[in-house]
Amino acid sequence: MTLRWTLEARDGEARAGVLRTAHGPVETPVFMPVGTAGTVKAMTADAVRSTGARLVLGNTYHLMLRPGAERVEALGGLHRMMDWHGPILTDSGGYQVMSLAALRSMDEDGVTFRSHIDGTKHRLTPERSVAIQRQLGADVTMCFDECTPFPATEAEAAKSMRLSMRWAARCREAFAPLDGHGLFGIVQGGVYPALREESVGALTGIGFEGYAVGGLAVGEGQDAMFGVLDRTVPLLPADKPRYLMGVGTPADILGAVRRGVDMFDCVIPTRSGRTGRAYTSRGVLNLRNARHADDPRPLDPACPCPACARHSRAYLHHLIRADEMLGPMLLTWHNVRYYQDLMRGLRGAICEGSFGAHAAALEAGWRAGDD
Ligand code: PRF
Ligand code: ZN
Repeated sequence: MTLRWTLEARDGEARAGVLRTAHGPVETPVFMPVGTAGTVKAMTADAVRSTGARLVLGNTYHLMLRPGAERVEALGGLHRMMDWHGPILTDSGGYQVMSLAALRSMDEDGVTFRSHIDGTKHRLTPERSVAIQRQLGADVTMCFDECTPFPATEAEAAKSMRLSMRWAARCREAFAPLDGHGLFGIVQGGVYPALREESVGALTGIGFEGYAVGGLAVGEGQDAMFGVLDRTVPLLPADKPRYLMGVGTPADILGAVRRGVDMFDCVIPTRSGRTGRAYTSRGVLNLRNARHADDPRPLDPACPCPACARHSRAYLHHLIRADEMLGPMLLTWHNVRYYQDLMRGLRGAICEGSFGAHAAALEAGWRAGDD
């Protein structure tokens, strides 16, 4: 049996469901911590699991360059290498090639590029991306696509989207069915509703185990992003999971869940943890700020993570200011935990039919701020 998603409850457009993978079930809506290079930066796999996370993201682009897909496969796959025994979704490399690689050249067949690490030359095609994701051991494989830059004219967005749709058909052909594993298509089309509609039509014509919305959170702003979701998500098959790639802040995620999105990934909780920022029920705190230097209170008294349960804001401030490794470790742990608790709360509210009230309470807390 291939990868299956089942709907458990709906509240408006918001959905609660379960994704059943070869490495266990995942309740949705779900947030995937980003484990780009075979690690959720600054956390052990056990710590990641303890936050409630059940699905993590890995990157084809980074892992093919270092340590190399063959080496990961020889080490028993990404699950064994990372000691993460839950499900893994891998991104296809298309987006990372465009944002990180040097000297890219794209043609109908794929992309040739130079590594941002050592300048060596590499090539990715739809077939090669799917093969690498299988070598890594991905439970969820993503189609190889081009993330259309923003801004783009409608003609540019159309050309880019149609190439991604031809690549999506080749990914489907190249993907060998395997129990509990699946392939997701990626909708492109920029901010143009007619192109998004055409892209959904192309992908549903091919048929995938899930559908991602790509090409958003690239500078268009939250209003435009929500506008695209309003016009795109209702066109997607109701019985398949929907994944908004690379999103976002807690408010972005809340708005997208409200519009019927089930899956998310983003570097925000991990990256901002490393730079001293903490996401809380009272908004974002910058622990670098001098106002925390003498504050004996916990970051968030309601949070059970080690940063909150065992330490003061003053200590976290000291660790960040002193460039101690424990500072990023604790704040990453807290942020990943906050995102997991956020998703669990959203799911619970959908199941109870109280999504609207729950969302309003969350937004009021973020707005109220700290102190
Ligand atoms: N395509 C892929 N990965 C992505 C994106 C995309 O469009 C985005 C867009 N925000 C993030 N990650 N393959
Ligand atoms: Zn905490």
